[in-house]
Amino acid sequence: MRIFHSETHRRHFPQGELNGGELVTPFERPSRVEYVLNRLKDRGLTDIVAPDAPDRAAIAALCDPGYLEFLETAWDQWVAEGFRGEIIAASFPVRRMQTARPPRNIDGKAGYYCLAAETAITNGTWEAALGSAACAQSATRAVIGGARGAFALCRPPGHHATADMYGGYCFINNAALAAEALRAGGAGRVAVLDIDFHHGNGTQDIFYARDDVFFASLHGAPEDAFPYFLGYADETGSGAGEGATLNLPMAPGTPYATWSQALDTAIAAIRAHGAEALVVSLGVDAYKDDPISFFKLDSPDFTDAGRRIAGLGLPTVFCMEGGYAIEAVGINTVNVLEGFEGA
Ligand code: FKS
Ligand code: ZN
Repeated sequence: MRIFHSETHRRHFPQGELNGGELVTPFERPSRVEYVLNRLKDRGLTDIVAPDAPDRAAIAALCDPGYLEFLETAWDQWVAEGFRGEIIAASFPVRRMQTARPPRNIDGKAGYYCLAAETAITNGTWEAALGSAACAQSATRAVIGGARGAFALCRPPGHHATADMYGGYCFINNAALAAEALRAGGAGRVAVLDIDFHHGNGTQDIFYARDDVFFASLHGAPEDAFPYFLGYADETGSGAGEGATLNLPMAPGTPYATWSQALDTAIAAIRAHGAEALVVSLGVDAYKDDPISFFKLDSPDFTDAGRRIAGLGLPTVFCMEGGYAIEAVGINTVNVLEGFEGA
């Protein structure tokens, strides 16, 4: 399987993540990609190429124009206004406040376009997000061109990003770009299967009212896990999209025996929906030793999960999302791909 990887990801490397009231080295760090690349090479998956230039029109079609302008200019405006640290949003338009009036002030604007304060924007964040999106776009092009599968080694990740908000380490929703491109490429119905530990709130939000893109997510229950405010089982879609969202939240300590049943449920629903192509939001933070998650999957379980996903028999774009047990991220990610390929 061809793998798309952009060196540009390195330009996004914040020094701080707000965690438990401290600024810590972000869990989502550049070395994650190195571990995946090394493991890919160890396992003989060496068809690793740089993506084409990002398709800006497709990104503009997915996202709010004010949001994209903010992402592109935020750092310069932040520096021009005299701030010296990284951009960390601190004020948000929450209950009973104005949610349709982006402020002029950059500190206010950051809060307006942000959904969680752990994620910093730095010089280079925009370029990295574009490079990540380009990986998803090129991988999708490979699949439209006839490949059975392709892997976009996206960093930064994307599934928490909505059309107009960043957070949870995400800026542009790569999986949503892939799903839209598959639709434009001729698939009548597409499914996004999100196996990252965290709920893909951004992807769900983007497709919530649509029936042409099915969204299924396996994740830590919102009562207990980020992003906390979406991902309940009773969120099933709205309007024409009623029934095209499937949330499978699970409790702390969930083992593979339970998780794999949820995976089979999601797979059956994707089949029933009549999807002709698949996007997998491939996070490996369901791993037992992940430092910020609470499921109990072991490394061989990821191979089995890849095998089950392959059972759908659909052309599949894998987009990298989370996974923070640094050494195991490479093993677990490549296990999914090998399981899919039948290795
Ligand atoms: C420690 C708590 C961090 C944010 C968790 C974000 C998870 C991101 C992810 C992605 F795939 F997007 F990378 N809370 N400060 O793993 O879902
Ligand atoms: Zn995650």
